[in-house]
Amino acid sequence: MLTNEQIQHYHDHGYLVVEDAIDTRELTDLLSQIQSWVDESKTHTEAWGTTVDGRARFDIDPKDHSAENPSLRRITSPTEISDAFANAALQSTMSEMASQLIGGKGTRFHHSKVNAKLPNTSTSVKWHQDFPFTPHTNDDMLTALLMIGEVTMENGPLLVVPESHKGELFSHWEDGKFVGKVSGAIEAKKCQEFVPCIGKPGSICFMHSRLLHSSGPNTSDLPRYLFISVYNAEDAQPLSPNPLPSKHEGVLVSGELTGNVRLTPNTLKLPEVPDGASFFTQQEMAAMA
Ligand SMILES: O=C(O)CCC(=O)C(=O)O
Repeated sequence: MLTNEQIQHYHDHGYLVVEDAIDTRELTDLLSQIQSWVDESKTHTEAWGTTVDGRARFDIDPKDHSAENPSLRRITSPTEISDAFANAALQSTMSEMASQLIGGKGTRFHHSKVNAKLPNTSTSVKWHQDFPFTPHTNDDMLTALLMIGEVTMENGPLLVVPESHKGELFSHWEDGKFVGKVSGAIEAKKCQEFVPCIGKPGSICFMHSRLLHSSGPNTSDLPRYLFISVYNAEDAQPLSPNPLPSKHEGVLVSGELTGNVRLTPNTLKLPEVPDGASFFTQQEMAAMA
């Protein structure tokens, strides 16, 4: 469990990296499951599989992907197709720590995904906050990123702007479209002083839903695999459809159901749900526009 100092660090800076948060056996199961999906991706030339809303479960980066150099970048809702992932998200040290950081009477699971960056692939994530993708009546929400393999400076680590969770919510819209990233002006002004979240396998980075973050390409021979789960306070009710719905949406991972709705003031435009397999498509459409 987390110490008071760790909890304070999260509240002060908007993020926290915890080492050795999951045991080696669980990690090995998660890794071998991912490796089997990477092998499967070699037989596909476009996104495949289906999730509950009919969109693809497995997303590849069309710029890079081939059987020799696969670029599987996203597995949506792995909790639905793998017990190892379901346990890691719903009844684990990760869900307990997330509950401690969120505080309050109870914590719910919102959605999950694996973001993969295979060796020497260009997949990157532009600067954004998570809350504008998943607005709720209050922002006691966080994203937990479990490092299934080592995350280094070279394999495309998450980059976060400490304390940005205390600032405003920025627009993720451009020319009447939800583009899932902040503008170039905000990036230049607010995203220059960032820290990388690196760590050995089994580390978890927790970040507040308002924190500005991004990540660059993998320029190394080491794959980067993150299992990303989002949690919210039990009394935070969603204001827009879940971008990655699953049968586990809303499951209580700790505490009790109060039936309350807690509201805190925030102003934002509600997001559009992506048509493609993931938000990479939304950010790429913006880059092409
Ligand atoms: O996979 C990454 O590097 C970034 C993940 C991310 O931006 C998110 O989960 O919101």
